[in-house]
Amino acid sequence: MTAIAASASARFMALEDRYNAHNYHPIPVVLERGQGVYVWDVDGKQYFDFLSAYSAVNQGHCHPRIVRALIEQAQTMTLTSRAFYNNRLGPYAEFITHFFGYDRVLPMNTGVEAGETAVKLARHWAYRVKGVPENQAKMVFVQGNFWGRTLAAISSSTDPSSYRDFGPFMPGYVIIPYNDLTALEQALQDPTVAGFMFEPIQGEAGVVVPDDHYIPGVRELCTRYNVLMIADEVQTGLGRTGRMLCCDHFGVKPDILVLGKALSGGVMPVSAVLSSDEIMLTIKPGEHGSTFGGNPLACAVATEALQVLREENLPENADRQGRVFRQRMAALVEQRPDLLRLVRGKGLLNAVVVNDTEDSQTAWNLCLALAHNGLLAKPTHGNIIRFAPPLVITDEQMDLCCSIIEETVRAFRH
Ligand code: IF1
Repeated sequence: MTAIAASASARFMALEDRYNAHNYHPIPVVLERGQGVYVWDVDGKQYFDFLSAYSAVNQGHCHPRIVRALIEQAQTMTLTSRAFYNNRLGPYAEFITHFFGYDRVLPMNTGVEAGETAVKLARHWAYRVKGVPENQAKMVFVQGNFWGRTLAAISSSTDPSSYRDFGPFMPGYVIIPYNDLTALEQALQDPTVAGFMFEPIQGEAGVVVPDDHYIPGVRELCTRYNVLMIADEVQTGLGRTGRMLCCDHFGVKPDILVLGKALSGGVMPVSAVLSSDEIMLTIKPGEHGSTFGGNPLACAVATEALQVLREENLPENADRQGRVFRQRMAALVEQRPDLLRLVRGKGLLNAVVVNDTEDSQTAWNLCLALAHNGLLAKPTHGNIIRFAPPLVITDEQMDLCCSIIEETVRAFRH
């Protein structure tokens, strides 16, 4: 690293530190360019990106087809608002509903807005279809859930760093343990329950994979008690876990599907809620919306981003590469049980648990060592490292990345 380059990254970090809100604690790397599985910092150093912008760039950084769709549409029309029709929304709505097998889509922008939309839809459905008395509807969530940063989202959080000193919170929420069908059945017996919203694999909680019978069991219980099954596939969807949707592993179709992140391939915020006529048509004109939701730019980008996932067989690749990754990491865990506890995940949504306490610096220091060796990852909950590369990663690249992790772990001293 030259002195000039070193001062360049120091300068960018100092500017963020001085003028930006302190709501993040980034790995000290300043990125300026990305292509596929690679990113480069301002010093020109190349890294493998094993975070993928929290699974927003499943298609790889700056995918040429998605960038082309973005540029072409940006030169034509970007935003009309929903006060008028535009010529991209209809074709996109037809495309995405057929793609996922739903009647209708409600387009939003960020993941949390889509989650919020799902909760609003469930409440509306509860009052207008299920017959729950006014203002009595309940939503059931699970411990360790994460669906964003708005007040509605953090009201369901069990992580104090997300909710502490942000109250008062949204009423009408019930929180039960994850991966516990007995607790779910008990909660759903309450006739005022509108919906159950959950992540098929809990991302922020540390890539927590439920038992195989959990998701089919959720489907069965929601049907039996006439409660909407709402799958937050913002992080697990769009190929990440080795199928187009994580629920596809189990042949389960949620009543409401929540998508975001990779729906745009990471080039802009695009989210969507998919559901049936019965549920979606409870919302009438003026009852919900967004200035940017369904904008022509987003529609063009999302259509291309989905086509890329399908045409490049990215779910299949995620499945194959994920098996290789977990096999190599399981062997590594056996070699260094003093440092690593276990590897878990599905497809290319994986985590390695470091054998140390949540308040230790071990996982952070291991990530710094990985960055030094050209691979970017970040700890969650102190001692869990998430490994989630873009789904375009090749056999050779995965082999090299596993070698980087293995060599870094073997050389690592506490
Ligand atoms: C942050 C983690 C990932 C999500 C699920 C909805 C949303 C998210 C399952 C909201 C967002 C993020 C947001 C980001 C960090 C992050 C994250 F570290 F918290 F756990 F992805 F793994 N549902 N996840 O995971 O989507 O509104 O952000 O578009 O810093 O908050 P959003």
